[in-house]
Amino acid sequence: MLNTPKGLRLQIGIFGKRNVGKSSILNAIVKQDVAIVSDFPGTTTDPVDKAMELQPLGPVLLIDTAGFDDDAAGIGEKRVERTRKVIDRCDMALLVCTAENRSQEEEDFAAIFKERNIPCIVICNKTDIQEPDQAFQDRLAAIGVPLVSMSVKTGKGLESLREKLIELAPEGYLVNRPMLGDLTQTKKPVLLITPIDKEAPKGRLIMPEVQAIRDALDHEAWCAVVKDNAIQDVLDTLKEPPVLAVTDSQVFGPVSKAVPEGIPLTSFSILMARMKGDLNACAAGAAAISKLRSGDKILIAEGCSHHPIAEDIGRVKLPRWLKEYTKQDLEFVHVQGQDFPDDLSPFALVIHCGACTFNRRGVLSRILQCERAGVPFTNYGVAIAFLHGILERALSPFPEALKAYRQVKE
Ligand SMILES: Nc1nc2c(ncn2[C@@H]2O[C@H](COP(=O)(O)OP(=O)(O)OP(=O)(O)O)[C@@H](O)[C@H]2O)c(=O)[nH]1
Ligand code: SF4
Ligand SMILES: [Mg+2]
Repeated sequence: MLNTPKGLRLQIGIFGKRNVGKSSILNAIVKQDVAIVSDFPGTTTDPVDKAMELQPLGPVLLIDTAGFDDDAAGIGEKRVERTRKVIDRCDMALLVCTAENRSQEEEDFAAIFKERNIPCIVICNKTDIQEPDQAFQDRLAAIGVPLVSMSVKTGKGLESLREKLIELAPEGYLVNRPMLGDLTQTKKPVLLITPIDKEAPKGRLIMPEVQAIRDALDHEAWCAVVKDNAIQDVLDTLKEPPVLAVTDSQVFGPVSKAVPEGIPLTSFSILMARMKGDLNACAAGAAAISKLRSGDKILIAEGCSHHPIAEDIGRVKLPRWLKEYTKQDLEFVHVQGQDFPDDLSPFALVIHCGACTFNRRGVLSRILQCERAGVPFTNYGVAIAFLHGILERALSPFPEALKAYRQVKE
């Protein structure tokens, strides 16, 4: 993901007057001291770009700017000009003010962003000192610009900011995420492994396999598609090892023995979980399975009311595997469609289906709802990989997800 070109990153500009805490907010989002912060107004003089993976959004470019009230003659004007240029290239804007240092200007800027169709979030920072007044809140609400009350000092508001970023991120950015293209290299091979057994649909490949082939080709890589019994033949034929191997989860065990450790190996369902939602959250949520105790309630949520088949995954297989793995007496609650509970506090874990009928925003908002309630979230594919002891290897191409998993597991 760090190879993602600038143009494919969501560019988020951070604007506001001097000294309101723009650089502090950048550092708080990134969780590192990348921008210099000081009491002295006018500390940031030129735009500072920081490329990062902002979970769960994906690759973003955060751009810290000089205060737009930097009116020192000559130099100041040039700084303001450079700040204005950032407005022309950003996809989203964070407009920072404080209750003490706020004027008509913020509202004028908010109106400019609105006019240009650039999603904008006003952040009232330093609310440990003073909260924004009601009239200001009402005026922003009237022009349809959301306000987040924040304090970098106390950490308040960071979660709400993340929620708003997901809510307002441009649709195309959230939806058109690569399935595996960012893990491939131009003109290099990817190995796709698909068992053609009696459960495979007649005469065709399943959708995730087709999507993977297409995405690799879109990214100028090439694929070798093989059955699980032909892996060694293909590896012997290739001049160089594949940069990535992807397998159907059902044969992950034997495949992981056939594919040498040095080749990153994952499953189609892990790739789908990453594309559709937030793999880091799902990995951490799966690790929470090992902490389940007798009497814990688990919510199994399905996105639609598909006709349950005899050995249904959500109703039969998952509960059985979970009980076998944990050896605890667990309680299961099933919901379907829009019946996702507002109050998640009774649950120790939420396991969601692949959510093929949802868009990514819909999945992310459920994940955030769980995060707010402090309830781990995972999905069928990731939970099954965990229960079958293959999750660590399947997360090997995703170091951040692996880290999130290990943090909970240990
Ligand atoms: N009390 C309080 N102080 C804060 C908060 N956020 C930032 N500060 C302080 O405000 C001062 C200015 O912070 P910066 O992040 O440098 O502000 P800036 O908007 O980037 O300033 P310029 O680069 O000068 O335009 C620093 O002393 C920060 O420590 C907050 O939430 N509460
Ligand atoms: S994965 Fe798709 S078909 Fe299956 S329950 Fe979820 S939304 Fe419905
Ligand atoms: Mg600054």
